[in-house]
Amino acid sequence: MTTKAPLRVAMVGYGFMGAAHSQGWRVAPRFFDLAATPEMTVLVGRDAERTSAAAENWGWAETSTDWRETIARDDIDIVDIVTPGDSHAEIAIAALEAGKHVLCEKPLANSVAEAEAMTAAAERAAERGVRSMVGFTYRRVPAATFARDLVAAGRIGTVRQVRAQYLQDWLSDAEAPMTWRLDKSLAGSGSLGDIGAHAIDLAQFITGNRLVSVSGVLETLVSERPLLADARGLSGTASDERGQVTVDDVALFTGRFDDGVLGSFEATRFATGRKNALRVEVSGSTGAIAFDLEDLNALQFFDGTADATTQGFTKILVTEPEHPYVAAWWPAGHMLGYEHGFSHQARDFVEAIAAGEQPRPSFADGLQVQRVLDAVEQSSGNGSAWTTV
Ligand code: SOE
Repeated sequence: MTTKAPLRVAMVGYGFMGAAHSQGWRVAPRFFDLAATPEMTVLVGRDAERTSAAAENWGWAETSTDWRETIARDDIDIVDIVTPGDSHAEIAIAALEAGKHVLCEKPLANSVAEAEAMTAAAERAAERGVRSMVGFTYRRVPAATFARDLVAAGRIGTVRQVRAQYLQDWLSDAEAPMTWRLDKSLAGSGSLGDIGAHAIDLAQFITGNRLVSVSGVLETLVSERPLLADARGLSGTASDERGQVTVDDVALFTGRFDDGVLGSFEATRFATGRKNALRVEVSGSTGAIAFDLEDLNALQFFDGTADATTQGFTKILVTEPEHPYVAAWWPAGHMLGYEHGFSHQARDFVEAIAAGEQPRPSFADGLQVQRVLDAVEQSSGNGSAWTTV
């Protein structure tokens, strides 16, 4: 690692996503030759003791319990927001107005109105060279980026149909405790925004098209759960008290893209046996691609122009230096994992800041996904009527 201009990061939040982002900030400058060096300067959290323990564990230099004080500091360049969605807008807008570059976890906000205000703040800040990005990290899994490259290069011909799913099962047990992800006032929505947002972003990223109308249904399968006694990872231990689940457990919708193509979408945390299956399959006029996060080092590719006798989905191992992001890591053929996407995200954000360019996905991209989420919710409340995004 060479000495470059530092970019001093303050991260607000220290839960599961805090660990993932910390890993990204720590590792990216050690594997990628970055134009500037991110420094893990301040970790911010409401609980002083837990924040200090997390900071010590992940290597943040300082801690604070006051994000306002932290973003007012002159020695902070980047604010990374990994809190539940209800605080994204307030922190992001204040940070942008203070001239800090902002990376914000997905979904961008808990409502379209908040996402609009954040996007307006981001656009005003961009005029002063201040950058912002939303953390749809899965775009940066090499096989997902490679899928986008193949589609853009015309290797599957014209896109005709899209199938996107994000399947998890960590709520299948009806006694699994409540977490903030099951509280609408904190999370905005349930499976729809937490994981459906990833499926929407990835399908749009890979195809290069945008959803313009949707027809959907949302359902809560377990409406009451034990309250959380102690959080661990996505869940934790249950207390004796019970609380109401106020979000959807399952989101199903059909969507039409701007080029007329139809897509089917499913987001659920009740897909028994499916742990983290974010899948996007795109059928084109001369071929198809299928990505599955549970097999993230591979991409399935069907080349319909190949000889009929040898045609079939081929499993391409996306582990070669010629593939996106891979050259920076291990010798050819060696695998990457869930956490690498966060290093790629840190890398892309730092490079865009250093180059004075607008990184993607921008807050405007995040707002567009928010509008899709909102349209699905409206459609569901309106007998699944087709709803314009
Ligand atoms: C929980 O369902 C979750 O942690 C999401 O919130 C993340 O965005 C996704 O990366 C994994 O699943």
